Amino acid sequence: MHRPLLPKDQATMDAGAKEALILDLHAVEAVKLGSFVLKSGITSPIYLDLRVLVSHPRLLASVASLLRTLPPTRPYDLLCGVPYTALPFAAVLSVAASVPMLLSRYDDKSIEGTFTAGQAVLIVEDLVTSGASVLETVGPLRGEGLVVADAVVVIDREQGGRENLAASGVTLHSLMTLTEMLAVLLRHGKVSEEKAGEVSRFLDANRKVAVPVKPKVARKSFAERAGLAIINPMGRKLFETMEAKQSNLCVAADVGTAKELLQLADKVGPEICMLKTHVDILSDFTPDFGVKLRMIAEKHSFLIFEDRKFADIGNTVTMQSDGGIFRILDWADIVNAHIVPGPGIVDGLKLKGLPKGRGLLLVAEMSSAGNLAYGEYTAAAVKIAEQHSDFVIGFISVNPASWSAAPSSPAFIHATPGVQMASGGDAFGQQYNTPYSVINDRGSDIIIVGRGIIKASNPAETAREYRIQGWQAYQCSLS
Ligand code: S5P
Repeated sequence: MHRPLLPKDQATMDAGAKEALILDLHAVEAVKLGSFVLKSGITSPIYLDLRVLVSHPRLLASVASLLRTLPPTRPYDLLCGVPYTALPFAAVLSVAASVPMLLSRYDDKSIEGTFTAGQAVLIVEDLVTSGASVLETVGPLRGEGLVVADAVVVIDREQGGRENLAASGVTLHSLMTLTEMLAVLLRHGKVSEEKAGEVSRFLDANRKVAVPVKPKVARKSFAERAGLAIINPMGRKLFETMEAKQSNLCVAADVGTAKELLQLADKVGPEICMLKTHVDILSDFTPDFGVKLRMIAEKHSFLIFEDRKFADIGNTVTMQSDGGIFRILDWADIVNAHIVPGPGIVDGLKLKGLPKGRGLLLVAEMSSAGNLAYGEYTAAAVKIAEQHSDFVIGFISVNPASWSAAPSSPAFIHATPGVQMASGGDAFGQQYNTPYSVINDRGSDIIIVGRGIIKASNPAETAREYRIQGWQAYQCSLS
């Protein structure tokens, strides 16, 4: 991990070096005055073109060494420049600081370079207006499971970029603001009072430039959707829990004993909106399991989802859900079902489940390779859900953004398994996508993470990382 080395007297050096840099930028015509349409669509009386620095190695070196003095909030492993202007800045910084770099391709957004999921990346940029270009680079990096918390930039145009980036979990560290730059140029007679006034008035009138790029999936907030889920109280409770805990993480507690499960639930409890169980894999199950788990769920305010995947006729599932050794409906807030038997399975589960205030998720898609839940099958799940919206709260889904022919109502929730920090799979056909991709590209709401958390050396800490990634991805996707 790297932290920049701060010079002894940073404040003095910064002021002097910054002033010299501003005058140098003016001398090489990186500061242009006139009328310019920016990438964000606004017309500006000033244009800063830092591309010219490639022709001035001394200046390039001083920009890089000044950027190195900006302190990010967390250590980083890698640097990544925003294409194209900042690429040489990042390269010079990488060599000077001995920090490896990544290249984010402008065209297809693929990433070049060596990295592992979970590593922290510091973004390097020339200037920020709305922050859109930085976010275009951050998205694919997060999509690969990399952590991006900070961006260093030469000039902050003070037009909303800092706030837009903060809303996406990126802290902006700038060498200078446009106002500071203007003051130096004015003091040295490089711009007239009149022009400086024009630029200031322009800045005052354009403090909040919106990010023009649209996320692939735009949606209503969980809080709004809680208000739409009026018929089924369990659906509403889940949305409210997510909003209150700022968590769209469900941990799949696939451990072999009740003892381990209860310990895990207590550890990850603060980070999750829901804990998913497979009660039939617990070798030491006793009838008091449900009471114990409910106490932990109440302590940490999460819901319990028994992933029983009922798949029989209505009469059988009534008995399976309410009776037997497990008495699932006594302790699980939510259960799920395949729709292969037809809508009768929902009636069967509803019989005992609805009076107990429980909710049902329908398995509309699956994460495993070669599964048969797609196309008309998925559309049938949506139809059955709509007919039983008093009991069905949503779906197990993998790519709800692709259900354009039969989209589900925003009152229904989507929970997606097959999530890890890096895409890939296991030996049995499980297929993994990253939290960012599941929420942003595939349009889901909840990430279900099993082995990515329970096999980690510190499940509580790892759950926290997943929660933050999942929540940031959700915030990016808000319309
Ligand atoms: O299609 C599915 C549906 C489910 S509910 N694919 C899944 O993997 N699941 C469940 O999600 C599966 O039973 C397991 O409990 C969890 C994924 O675990 P992981 O260890 O692969 O993250």
